[in-house]
Amino acid sequence: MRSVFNSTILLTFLISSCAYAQTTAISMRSISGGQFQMGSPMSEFERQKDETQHQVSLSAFEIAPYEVTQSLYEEVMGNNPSAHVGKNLPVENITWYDAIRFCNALSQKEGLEPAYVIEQDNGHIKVTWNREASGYQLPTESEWEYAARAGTTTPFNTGENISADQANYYGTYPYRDRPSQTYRGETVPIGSFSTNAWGLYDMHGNVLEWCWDRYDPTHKIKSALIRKEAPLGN
Ligand SMILES: [Ca+2]
Repeated sequence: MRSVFNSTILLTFLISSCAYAQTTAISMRSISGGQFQMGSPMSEFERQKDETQHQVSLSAFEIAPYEVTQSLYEEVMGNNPSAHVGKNLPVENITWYDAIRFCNALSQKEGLEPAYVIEQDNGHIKVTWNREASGYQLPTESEWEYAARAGTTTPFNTGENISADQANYYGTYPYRDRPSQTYRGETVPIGSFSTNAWGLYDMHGNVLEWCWDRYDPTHKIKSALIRKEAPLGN
């Protein structure tokens, strides 16, 4: 799946509703479990070498439909590191550790058990995922791609290409044969474009999202998503 994004580091969270939550910050989308082909076919234009296709099976989970806003992040964390400031803009310039701490802080705010145990280990921060906890989490990379694809197998969930009218990205550097379009040079409010087939916004563009799996050779342009286990019975 192609990654289209602007130069800003932003944050997205995927959050689930929970029977034990006192309040729910975001109305979550239920994602059914299933199988999908992660990665991209050898024939895909501009694919990366690490996109080897493989079958992945996933259990049901829930995910927030929007990138996490600066309004929510500031309410929970008491600060806003974003360069492009606006309450309904996605929060940006956060590290993976910031995203982890946000998940725990939001969980505590809503009366849920934090999912991450954070410890100092010989000068390094060690994070362990307690999968039994009820709190918010980052999705795995495979969960992210499964949710972003929403059943599609094309380079984008919009099909073989994507336009600057469908996502906020470097429109002046289009994919393949699409004409050059707008490069906004800034983030846009959540919900500015159509959702994918599973009701999720900005899975292409605006900002990238942090996942639990931190594989990223550049470690430069990442954001976060948070998720939770689906209620029993899904
Ligand atoms: Ca995004």
